[in-house]
Amino acid sequence: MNRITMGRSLAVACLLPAAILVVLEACSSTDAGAGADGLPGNEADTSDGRGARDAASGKGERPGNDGGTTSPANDAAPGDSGTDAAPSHERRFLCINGAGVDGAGGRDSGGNPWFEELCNGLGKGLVQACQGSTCYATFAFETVSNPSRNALIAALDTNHDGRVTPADTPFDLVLLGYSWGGTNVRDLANWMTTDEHFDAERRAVSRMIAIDPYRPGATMDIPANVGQFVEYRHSVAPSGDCSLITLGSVVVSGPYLGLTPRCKAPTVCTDYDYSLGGKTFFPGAFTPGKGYIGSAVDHCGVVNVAASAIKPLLAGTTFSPLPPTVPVATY
Ligand SMILES: [Ca+2]
Repeated sequence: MNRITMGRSLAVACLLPAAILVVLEACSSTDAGAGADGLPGNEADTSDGRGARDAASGKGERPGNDGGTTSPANDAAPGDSGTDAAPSHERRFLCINGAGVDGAGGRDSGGNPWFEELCNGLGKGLVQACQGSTCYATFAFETVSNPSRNALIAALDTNHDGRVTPADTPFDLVLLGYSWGGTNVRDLANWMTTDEHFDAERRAVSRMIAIDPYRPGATMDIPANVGQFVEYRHSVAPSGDCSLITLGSVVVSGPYLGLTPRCKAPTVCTDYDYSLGGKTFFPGAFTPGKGYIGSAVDHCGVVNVAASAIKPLLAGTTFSPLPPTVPVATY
């Protein structure tokens, strides 16, 4: 399996309106805090170590979380909820990353390297994003075209007749998305509900995992063909949030806070909010011994802490500490 090089400096691994990409590329040069390994925030226990931006603190607004901490209905959700594969099913994973700044739109500009690393570690069943002979663990965020859709069909159409039907190998599909890619995987699941390539029996998504899903103007309404939805987000930007872009004292963009999800009744949904975690220390999956307290989790570091929880989730084991949950509304 090919791996992307982690040596690039992460700027803002998130979503960025195209119009400001150029501006943000310029901003990214100030990101001296990214270490030689290119991973953001790996010094932090209370701060992210990504280097200072001219970020004003506390600009984030809570997206409709009324201070709730847990939802009894959701408490039991994130473990193994019975959506695991029957023995004959194959688990398939597909990941879509956020919109990066570094490189301003090139494939390697991409998103958050920790998210690439998370998906690269999912093992058998990963639907890779291949360009020629080079493959990535994550698809780049999608705007106009949707290469993940053709790749998904190709991966699930095991008898190669062009459609995904009961004649193909049964699968449990797990979709993972970060930032802009979080909204993309939601769109991918929604597309599966009506696309003619899928028979009715094969439109289900076993599990969707979104880390700080966000793109301008989007909502995070989860379609009913998703069996389990788990979101890991931050709802309050800490000082120096990597997604808060300023020029001087002017806020150009961000901060990008995870969208509040809503679910249909059949979907088992859990909405984890690290910002509600206060002083609780959350370990980083990619920074051994280091992590963030809840209030210091930002749009880049949320991938690091969420990955610590996602790996056990997918393995069907427990993990602690998990951040507080927010009740999920239905629509
Ligand atoms: Ca087929």
